[in-house]
Amino acid sequence: MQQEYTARAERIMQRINELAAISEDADGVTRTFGTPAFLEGRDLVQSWLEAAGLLTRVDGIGNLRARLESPNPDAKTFVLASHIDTVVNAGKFDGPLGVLMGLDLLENLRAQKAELPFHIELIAFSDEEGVRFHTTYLGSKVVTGAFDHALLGRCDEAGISLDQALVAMGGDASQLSLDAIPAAEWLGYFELHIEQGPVLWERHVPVALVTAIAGQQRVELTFRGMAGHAGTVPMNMRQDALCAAAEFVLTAEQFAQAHGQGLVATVGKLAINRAASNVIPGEVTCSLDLRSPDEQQLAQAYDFLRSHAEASALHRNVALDWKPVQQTAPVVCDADLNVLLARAIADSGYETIRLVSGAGHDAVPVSFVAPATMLFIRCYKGISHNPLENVELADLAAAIAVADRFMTLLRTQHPTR
Ligand code: HGY
Ligand code: MN
Ligand code: MN
Repeated sequence: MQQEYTARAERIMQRINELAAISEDADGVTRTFGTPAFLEGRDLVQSWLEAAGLLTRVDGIGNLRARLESPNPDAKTFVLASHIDTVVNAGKFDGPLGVLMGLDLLENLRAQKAELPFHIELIAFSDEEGVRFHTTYLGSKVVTGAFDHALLGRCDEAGISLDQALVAMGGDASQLSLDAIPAAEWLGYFELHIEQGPVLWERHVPVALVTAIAGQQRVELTFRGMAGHAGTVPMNMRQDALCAAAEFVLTAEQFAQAHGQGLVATVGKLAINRAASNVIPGEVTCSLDLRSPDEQQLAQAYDFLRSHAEASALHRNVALDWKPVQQTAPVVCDADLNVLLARAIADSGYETIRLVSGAGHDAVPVSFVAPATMLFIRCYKGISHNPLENVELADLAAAIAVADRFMTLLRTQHPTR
């Protein structure tokens, strides 16, 4: 059996590497929503799905979808999925690994001619990271019927709206509501994903099941002071937008460090508008990414940072525009699916580690309409959103063994109505 799992792992790894060679950038992996590199990568994945004998389609938001039908036309649908878009200068595994492991599971079920009491839909979501339009889960929100059509007017940094981007990539905003899987048809959801954290690396265990996914608040801040001559404006007369932003960045870091227990705060983007070395910055924009598995702690941190930023901007005679971009509550994974997953992990001979995910995943919007769970796979030192992201072949083989057992338990032990 181990040999079989290693062979399947090798094929997945080969596909991971082939897909990773498609990128917007010469170095690193970047395939953001709707770009030519994204479309080329999706075409490659679609060719693998079709070579596996699966019927595929691309939906209105650009998700790639394939189904393995049960002989029972009234059966519910179980979804295997992850995302094929990436962050900028990403690793190879965040997203594509879950899609390609899902494909492997389907190929194996087809090869076994396994009796399917439910339909299985494999989905490669088109925009989980939200890099281009600064709002995540566009693909999975369409499939779960939670897409906000007001987002169609949101523009990227080039001023192209989501609606225009969809037209350019062959998408179709008018059919998005038809692309949802009705809530009554969902049996459940399973996503395989790298841990993107250090626990499995530290504990020397290849897999873990996910019990919950942290909530997120994403904000865009704009500090507007007064541009001025670096040589002539006295320090006590300045309205320096960058100093106001810098104070905010350090306050966010210090607050999260002081309040710990899962609260994290990150300013990942900061831009000085019309920057010059001899000009006092007049306008600065930056992002805030705030997360916690505890909804109350998240809300308190959000309120503190917002009021602190407003007070400090006022003190500096700088105007602050605080624009909420995304708000997602913490979610819990399905207890029944996790019983099966824990059993699959134990039957495969591994310690059952239970983790809360600090990273967001498409399982978040899905968990509002269907039982959802995830299997984490160990990655090198927990590094992710970084070209150093890596997964060992043996850990991939271990995860396939666990996922195979999980799918067998699902088919034979789990209520399918
Ligand atoms: O940001 C995240 O948590 C995920 O990578 N979208
Ligand atoms: Mn991901
Ligand atoms: Mn990611």
